[in-house]
Amino acid sequence: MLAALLWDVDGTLAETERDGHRVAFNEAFEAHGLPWRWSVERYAELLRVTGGRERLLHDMATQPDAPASPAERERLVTALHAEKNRRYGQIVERGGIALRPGVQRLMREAAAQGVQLAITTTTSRVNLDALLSARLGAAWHTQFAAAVCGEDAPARKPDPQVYLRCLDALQLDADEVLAIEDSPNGLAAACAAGIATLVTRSLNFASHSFEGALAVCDDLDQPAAPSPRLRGARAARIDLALLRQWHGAWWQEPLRA
Ligand code: XBP
Ligand code: MG
Repeated sequence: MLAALLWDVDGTLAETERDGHRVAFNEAFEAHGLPWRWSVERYAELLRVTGGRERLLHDMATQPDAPASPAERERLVTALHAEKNRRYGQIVERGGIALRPGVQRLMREAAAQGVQLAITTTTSRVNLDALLSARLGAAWHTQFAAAVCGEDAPARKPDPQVYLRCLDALQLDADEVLAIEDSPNGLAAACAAGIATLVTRSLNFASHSFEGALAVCDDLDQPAAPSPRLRGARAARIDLALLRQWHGAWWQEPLRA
């Protein structure tokens, strides 16, 4: 039985990357007097590395003017990441990032029907708090049974740690929840935790095929294609009744193997 929806944040709740984190990283480079700037195209490549700190460290390896010593790099990354998060908070507060279509509708449906909501994200807690305070109000956390962030799960997606920690917090088994993700690393993390996963493709992964997903859509208000394993019809949009149906079929005994 479906007991909880586990929401990824970046790319899933909102398109935070291109016009949020990317812009904030570039502002942080500028504030530190660094010539580095991440274009839309370069940032799309860098999204293969999950976690802002990890992304910065990865990119520094390609920058000839980055500090040579590992300790100095770590110090610079810490300072840049803090500055980036501060600026991301400002972008979000100015109303720069909206929730994606259908997100609040599905959250309300779940809450009304006793299905718990939880957060499973690689992002820092400060970024989650900024986004959800701006979009759902300061008491946003009362709507969620658990919120597992980057600080709680240092092994980044595609490692399943964030999902396993969330299952622990909710005291639920993998077959009682459904994850909602937007990226290949997110899908891989949820699948590695044994969780059926709906993919709402985000800007940076619009043409990815997402094999292994329960279903794939372009946003929650758009038509969705269920996995061939479900042998179901394409749906006009995602709602809770449909997710319950697909989730039940996913875990039917004959399909398990
Ligand atoms: C999200 C991320 C995050 C954000 C920035 O991955 O990789 O790192 O880009 O957040 P996912 P921080 O959506 O798969 O969880 O800078 O706070 O890490
Ligand atoms: Mg994501």
